[in-house]
Amino acid sequence: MNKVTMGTVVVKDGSQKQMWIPETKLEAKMVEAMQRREAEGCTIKSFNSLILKFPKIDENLRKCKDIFEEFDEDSNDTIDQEELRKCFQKLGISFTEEDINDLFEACDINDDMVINFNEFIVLLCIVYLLKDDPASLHAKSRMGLPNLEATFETLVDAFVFLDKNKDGYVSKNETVQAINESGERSSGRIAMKRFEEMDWDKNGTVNFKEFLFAFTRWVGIDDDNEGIDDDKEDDEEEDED
Ligand SMILES: [Ca+2]
Ligand SMILES: [Ca+2]
Ligand SMILES: [Ca+2]
Repeated sequence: MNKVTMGTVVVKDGSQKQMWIPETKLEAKMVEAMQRREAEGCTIKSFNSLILKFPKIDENLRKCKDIFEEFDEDSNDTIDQEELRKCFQKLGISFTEEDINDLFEACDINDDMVINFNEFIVLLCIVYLLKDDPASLHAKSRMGLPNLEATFETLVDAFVFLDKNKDGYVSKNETVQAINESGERSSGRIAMKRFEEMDWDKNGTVNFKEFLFAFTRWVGIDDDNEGIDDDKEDDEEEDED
Protein backbone atom coordinates (compact mmCIF):
# COMPACT_ATOMS: atom_id res chain seq x y z
CA MET A 1 0.00 0.00 0.00
CA ASN A 2 1.00 3.53 -0.66
CA LYS A 3 1.44 5.19 2.70
CA VAL A 4 2.97 8.38 3.91
CA THR A 5 4.29 9.17 7.32
CA MET A 6 4.71 12.45 9.11
CA GLY A 7 8.35 13.44 9.32
CA THR A 8 10.43 16.41 10.28
CA VAL A 9 12.57 17.99 7.62
CA VAL A 10 14.93 20.92 7.71
CA VAL A 11 13.77 23.55 5.24
CA LYS A 12 15.86 26.12 3.37
CA ASP A 13 16.11 28.71 6.12
CA GLY A 14 17.40 26.05 8.53
CA SER A 15 14.20 25.78 10.54
CA GLN A 16 12.44 22.48 11.00
CA LYS A 17 9.12 21.78 9.48
CA GLN A 18 6.60 19.00 9.93
CA MET A 19 5.53 17.56 6.66
CA TRP A 20 4.31 14.39 5.01
CA ILE A 21 7.01 12.18 3.58
CA PRO A 22 5.98 10.11 0.53
CA GLU A 23 6.98 6.48 0.83
CA THR A 24 7.24 5.58 -2.83
CA LYS A 25 8.83 7.41 -5.76
CA LEU A 26 5.44 7.33 -7.42
CA GLU A 27 3.79 9.11 -4.54
CA ALA A 28 6.58 11.71 -4.52
CA LYS A 29 5.96 12.28 -8.24
CA MET A 30 2.25 12.63 -7.63
CA VAL A 31 2.86 15.27 -4.95
CA GLU A 32 5.25 17.15 -7.24
CA ALA A 33 2.84 17.00 -10.16
CA MET A 34 0.00 18.16 -7.93
CA GLN A 35 2.03 21.08 -6.59
CA ARG A 36 2.92 22.13 -10.14
CA ARG A 37 -0.76 22.04 -10.97
CA GLU A 38 -1.62 23.93 -7.79
CA ALA A 39 0.66 26.76 -8.81
CA GLU A 40 -1.74 27.35 -11.73
CA GLY A 41 -4.72 27.92 -9.46
CA CYS A 42 -8.17 26.46 -9.33
CA THR A 43 -11.48 27.20 -11.01
CA ILE A 44 -13.74 25.64 -8.38
CA LYS A 45 -15.30 28.26 -6.17
CA SER A 46 -17.12 26.18 -3.60
CA PHE A 47 -17.70 22.63 -2.50
CA ASN A 48 -21.35 23.00 -3.45
CA SER A 49 -20.50 23.99 -7.00
CA LEU A 50 -18.45 20.80 -7.14
CA ILE A 51 -21.36 18.70 -5.89
CA LEU A 52 -23.47 20.10 -8.72
CA LYS A 53 -21.00 18.56 -11.13
CA PHE A 54 -21.31 15.06 -9.67
CA PRO A 55 -23.92 13.73 -12.13
CA LYS A 56 -21.89 14.86 -15.14
CA ILE A 57 -18.68 13.47 -13.66
CA ASP A 58 -20.43 10.18 -12.94
CA GLU A 59 -21.69 9.97 -16.49
CA ASN A 60 -18.27 10.70 -17.96
CA LEU A 61 -16.33 8.38 -15.67
CA ARG A 62 -18.60 5.52 -16.67
CA LYS A 63 -17.22 5.96 -20.18
CA CYS A 64 -13.97 4.53 -18.80
CA LYS A 65 -15.80 1.21 -18.96
CA ASP A 66 -15.13 0.92 -22.69
CA ILE A 67 -11.42 1.42 -22.16
CA PHE A 68 -11.49 -0.96 -19.24
CA GLU A 69 -13.11 -3.64 -21.34
CA GLU A 70 -10.66 -3.08 -24.12
CA PHE A 71 -7.74 -3.73 -21.80
CA ASP A 72 -9.36 -6.59 -19.98
CA GLU A 73 -8.23 -9.03 -22.62
CA ASP A 74 -9.59 -12.19 -21.05
CA SER A 75 -12.85 -10.41 -20.11
CA ASN A 76 -12.82 -11.48 -16.48
CA ASP A 77 -13.79 -7.98 -15.28
CA THR A 78 -10.39 -7.28 -13.81
CA ILE A 79 -7.07 -6.09 -15.18
CA ASP A 80 -3.91 -7.86 -14.12
CA GLN A 81 -0.35 -6.55 -14.24
CA GLU A 82 0.31 -7.98 -17.68
CA GLU A 83 -2.85 -6.45 -19.14
CA LEU A 84 -1.93 -3.13 -17.58
CA ARG A 85 1.51 -3.19 -19.15
CA LYS A 86 -0.03 -3.81 -22.57
CA CYS A 87 -2.59 -1.13 -21.94
CA PHE A 88 0.15 1.41 -21.22
CA GLN A 89 1.98 0.45 -24.38
CA LYS A 90 -1.16 1.04 -26.40
CA LEU A 91 -1.73 4.43 -24.81
CA GLY A 92 1.90 5.37 -25.38
CA ILE A 93 2.53 5.72 -21.66
CA SER A 94 6.09 4.93 -20.72
CA PHE A 95 6.26 4.42 -17.00
CA THR A 96 9.26 2.73 -15.46
CA GLU A 97 8.76 -0.82 -14.27
CA GLU A 98 8.96 0.44 -10.68
CA ASP A 99 6.29 3.08 -11.32
CA ILE A 100 3.96 0.58 -12.93
CA ASN A 101 4.35 -1.73 -9.94
CA ASP A 102 3.83 1.12 -7.48
CA LEU A 103 0.83 2.38 -9.40
CA PHE A 104 -0.68 -1.07 -9.54
CA GLU A 105 -0.15 -1.61 -5.83
CA ALA A 106 -1.42 1.83 -4.93
CA CYS A 107 -4.61 1.43 -6.94
CA ASP A 108 -5.29 -2.14 -5.89
CA ILE A 109 -6.93 -0.81 -2.79
CA ASN A 110 -8.66 -4.07 -1.86
CA ASP A 111 -5.39 -6.01 -2.20
CA ASP A 112 -6.77 -8.72 -4.47
CA MET A 113 -3.86 -8.35 -6.93
CA VAL A 114 -6.07 -7.20 -9.79
CA ILE A 115 -7.50 -3.86 -10.85
CA ASN A 116 -11.28 -3.67 -10.99
CA PHE A 117 -13.30 -0.92 -12.60
CA ASN A 118 -13.32 1.70 -9.85
CA GLU A 119 -9.61 1.08 -9.20
CA PHE A 120 -9.02 1.55 -12.93
CA ILE A 121 -10.67 4.98 -12.92
CA VAL A 122 -8.36 6.07 -10.11
CA LEU A 123 -5.39 4.63 -11.97
CA LEU A 124 -6.20 6.49 -15.20
CA CYS A 125 -6.68 9.74 -13.34
CA ILE A 126 -3.29 9.38 -11.65
CA VAL A 127 -1.76 8.73 -15.08
CA TYR A 128 -3.50 11.89 -16.27
CA LEU A 129 -1.97 13.87 -13.40
CA LEU A 130 1.49 12.51 -14.16
CA LYS A 131 1.33 12.77 -17.92
CA ASP A 132 3.26 16.04 -18.09
CA ASP A 133 5.85 14.99 -15.55
CA PRO A 134 9.14 15.21 -17.45
CA ALA A 135 10.80 12.84 -15.00
CA SER A 136 8.34 10.01 -15.11
CA LEU A 137 7.23 9.65 -18.66
CA HIS A 138 7.29 11.13 -22.09
CA ALA A 139 3.67 10.49 -22.87
CA LYS A 140 3.61 13.58 -24.99
CA SER A 141 0.91 12.00 -27.01
CA ARG A 142 -2.28 12.77 -25.17
CA MET A 143 -4.08 9.85 -23.68
CA GLY A 144 -6.48 9.97 -26.61
CA LEU A 145 -9.44 10.33 -24.30
CA PRO A 146 -10.71 13.87 -24.86
CA ASN A 147 -13.92 13.56 -22.86
CA LEU A 148 -12.17 11.91 -20.02
CA GLU A 149 -9.33 14.37 -19.86
CA ALA A 150 -11.75 17.19 -19.10
CA THR A 151 -13.30 15.09 -16.35
CA PHE A 152 -9.94 14.11 -14.91
CA GLU A 153 -8.99 17.77 -14.94
CA THR A 154 -12.10 18.53 -12.87
CA LEU A 155 -11.01 15.92 -10.34
CA VAL A 156 -7.52 17.40 -10.14
CA ASP A 157 -9.10 20.84 -9.82
CA ALA A 158 -11.27 19.58 -6.96
CA PHE A 159 -8.19 18.36 -5.10
CA VAL A 160 -6.47 21.69 -5.70
CA PHE A 161 -9.54 23.40 -4.26
CA LEU A 162 -9.31 21.35 -1.07
CA ASP A 163 -5.54 21.53 -0.62
CA LYS A 164 -5.45 25.07 0.71
CA ASN A 165 -1.79 25.10 1.76
CA LYS A 166 -0.70 23.44 -1.51
CA ASP A 167 1.45 20.75 0.07
CA GLY A 168 -0.05 17.98 -2.07
CA TYR A 169 -2.16 16.51 0.74
CA VAL A 170 -5.59 17.37 2.12
CA SER A 171 -5.83 17.71 5.89
CA LYS A 172 -8.88 17.59 8.11
CA ASN A 173 -8.64 21.35 8.68
CA GLU A 174 -8.50 22.02 4.96
CA THR A 175 -11.60 19.91 4.42
CA VAL A 176 -13.42 21.79 7.17
CA GLN A 177 -12.29 25.12 5.72
CA ALA A 178 -13.37 24.21 2.18
CA ILE A 179 -16.80 22.99 3.25
CA ASN A 180 -17.33 25.81 5.76
CA GLU A 181 -17.06 28.24 2.89
CA SER A 182 -20.42 26.91 1.80
CA GLY A 183 -21.86 28.56 4.89
CA GLU A 184 -24.26 25.75 5.72
CA ARG A 185 -25.13 25.26 9.35
CA SER A 186 -24.15 21.59 9.47
CA SER A 187 -21.02 22.10 7.40
CA GLY A 188 -18.64 21.15 10.22
CA ARG A 189 -20.21 17.76 10.66
CA ILE A 190 -20.40 17.19 6.91
CA ALA A 191 -16.74 18.09 6.60
CA MET A 192 -15.72 15.56 9.25
CA LYS A 193 -17.73 12.89 7.50
CA ARG A 194 -16.24 13.76 4.11
CA PHE A 195 -12.75 13.68 5.58
CA GLU A 196 -13.29 10.26 7.13
CA GLU A 197 -14.59 8.99 3.79
CA MET A 198 -11.44 10.24 2.10
CA ASP A 199 -8.81 9.11 4.60
CA TRP A 200 -8.85 5.42 3.68
CA ASP A 201 -5.80 4.40 5.67
CA LYS A 202 -6.78 6.60 8.64
CA ASN A 203 -3.37 8.24 8.87
CA GLY A 204 -4.81 11.72 9.24
CA THR A 205 -4.09 13.01 5.74
CA VAL A 206 -5.52 12.46 2.29
CA ASN A 207 -3.36 11.96 -0.78
CA PHE A 208 -4.66 12.29 -4.32
CA LYS A 209 -5.26 8.56 -4.63
CA GLU A 210 -7.40 8.43 -1.49
CA PHE A 211 -9.28 11.46 -2.68
CA LEU A 212 -10.05 9.78 -6.01
CA PHE A 213 -11.37 6.64 -4.38
CA ALA A 214 -13.69 8.70 -2.19
CA PHE A 215 -14.71 10.82 -5.13
CA THR A 216 -15.71 7.92 -7.38
CA ARG A 217 -17.87 6.71 -4.54
CA TRP A 218 -19.43 10.14 -4.03
CA VAL A 219 -20.46 10.45 -7.63
CA GLY A 220 -22.00 6.99 -7.48
CA ILE A 221 -19.47 4.60 -8.95
CA ASP A 222 -19.17 1.70 -6.59
CA ASP A 223 -18.51 -1.62 -8.18
CA ASP A 224 -17.04 -3.42 -5.24
CA ASN A 225 -18.75 -2.29 -2.11
CA GLU A 226 -17.17 -4.14 0.72
CA GLY A 227 -19.77 -3.54 3.36
CA ILE A 228 -19.29 0.20 3.20
CA ASP A 229 -22.58 2.02 2.89
CA ASP A 230 -23.30 3.80 -0.31
CA ASP A 231 -23.16 7.52 0.37
CA LYS A 232 -25.63 8.78 -2.15
CA GLU A 233 -28.25 10.00 0.26
CA ASP A 234 -27.68 13.64 1.04
CA ASP A 235 -26.30 15.04 4.23
CA GLU A 236 -29.00 17.60 4.56
CA GLU A 237 -30.37 16.98 8.06
CA GLU A 238 -29.40 19.73 10.41
CA ASP A 239 -28.65 19.81 14.08
CA GLU A 240 -30.99 22.08 15.93
CA ASP A 241 -29.11 22.63 19.14
CA1 LIG B 1 -8.16 -4.79 -6.68
CA1 LIG C 1 -2.68 20.41 2.30
CA1 LIG D 1 -4.67 8.87 4.41
